[in-house]
Amino acid sequence: MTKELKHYINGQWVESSAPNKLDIINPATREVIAKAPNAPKDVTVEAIKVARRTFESGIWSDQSPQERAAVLLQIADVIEENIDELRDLEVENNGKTKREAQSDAEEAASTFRYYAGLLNMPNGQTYEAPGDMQTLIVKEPMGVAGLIVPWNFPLLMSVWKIAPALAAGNSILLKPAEITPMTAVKLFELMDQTDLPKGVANLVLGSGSIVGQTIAESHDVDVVSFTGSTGVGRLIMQAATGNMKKVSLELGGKSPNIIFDDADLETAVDYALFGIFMGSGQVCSSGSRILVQEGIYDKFVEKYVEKAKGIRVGHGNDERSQMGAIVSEKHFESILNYIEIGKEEGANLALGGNRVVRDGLEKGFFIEPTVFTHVTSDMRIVREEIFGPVVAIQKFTDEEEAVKIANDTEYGLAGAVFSTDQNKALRVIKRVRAGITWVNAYHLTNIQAPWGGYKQSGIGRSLSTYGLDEYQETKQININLAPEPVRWFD
Ligand code: TAP
Repeated sequence: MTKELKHYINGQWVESSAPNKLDIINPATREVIAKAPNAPKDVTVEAIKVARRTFESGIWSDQSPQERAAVLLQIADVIEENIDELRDLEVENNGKTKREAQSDAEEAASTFRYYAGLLNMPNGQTYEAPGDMQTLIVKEPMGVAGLIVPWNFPLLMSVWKIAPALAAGNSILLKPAEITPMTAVKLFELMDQTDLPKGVANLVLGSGSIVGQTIAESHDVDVVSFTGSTGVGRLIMQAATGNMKKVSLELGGKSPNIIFDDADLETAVDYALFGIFMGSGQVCSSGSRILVQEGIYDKFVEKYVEKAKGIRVGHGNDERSQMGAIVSEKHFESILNYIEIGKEEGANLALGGNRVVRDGLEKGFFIEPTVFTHVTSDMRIVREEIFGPVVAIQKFTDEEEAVKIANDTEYGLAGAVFSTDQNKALRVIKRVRAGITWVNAYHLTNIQAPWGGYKQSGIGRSLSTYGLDEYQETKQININLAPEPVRWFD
């Protein structure tokens, strides 16, 4: 039987009164796997009120860091105990491969463990000021955190926000992407089994235009943390001005991957494939623009196309699949449309460009690994985020031109340089205006490092100690150690 999803508010699973339910689809088969409610504004407002009341009560915010850490560790434990189910739900709802979903679920548990660990670290600063004044700088929870996540990493993006927000002592309201709520619902079922007090973590399912907008506008929300497109990020910033809530935005990218003549070709080709085709290119940090120096351009393209041809596209639950489905029909059509645009703009389609219809994949949203070569900086396929398995390979002559092309974008999320000359590689990567960068690698990163972008790729950082800061206020407490009148008016 198709699962009926519910909201989770004040520790209760809440049935939707609205008759219209959204079909949740498996993008590899188009089968309906669940029905989800689309919360109206009043349900969202009620969930925000619950989070507000719970925060004010101190039931979570007043717990010691050690007590909060113990609960975060319980959440990590229940995730690990249910890792197979979380992985399989993610494959079924998002279309990604088992290997990708397994890695997401493992990282979800590690993220809770990491923030539990941070709570046991020394915190704050102290200064001794003139006149026997002692200043303490302390961190405090912000209050209610509204968390809005996209569909490309439904579990992991939720956890990247929930773990630090709870660690800091906030109460939260999570809104998953409308089309991929399955692992968020499961995560809340798991959190319900822990000692997290009721009402601290709330989940409302529904659309961005109602639930998301209500969160962004609410005067009872103190911080809104959003991951998604730059366009929606802009709307959230505008909506947040009403009560000047803090805004944390992780947005899109069109990231350059610069490959010099002296790069180890085998390594560069391998990472350049991983950089764009992992997650079927539906990854904000994807290396969607490959810049190759003229001396190896032809050789690189030949090797790259040859290897990309071998990528096995298929159902995420088939262990042999290396690249899964596109998340939805709407997004699938958008990617195919960009491929048409690339052809019309005069780019050379060196590989792919079609939907995959073989061997029982005909019902799903599958697209071939697609490679455009001989592209120029003014083309839309080079400027706009396609967010699919489509890469543009551009030629450059020297270091100066590589940096110029790399930075010729409104985005600034990620970037990489491949070269065996370490001095040159470091020189160039330091000039790339992006927040997440690599030398001779791509996509490899860790929870300890801050994640986020320059320019229109966002504001603020996720993960690491910086990620915790997003959910904390900073207070100075000045203590007079030798109290006597200040005599300002004497
Ligand atoms: P969006 O359309 O921006 O949606 C993201 C989330 O915002 C969804 O939950 C969406 O709800 C909600 N939303 C939509 N309109 C809203 C509004 N007016 N007010 C508040 N919330 C609203 O992006 P997407 O299609 O889900 O994801 C793809 C985009 O996200 C890409 O551009 C990608 O680069 C970016 N992304 C960035 C990162 C990082 S770390 N920078 C990570 C993942 C994705 P509905 O789903 O219900 O519409």
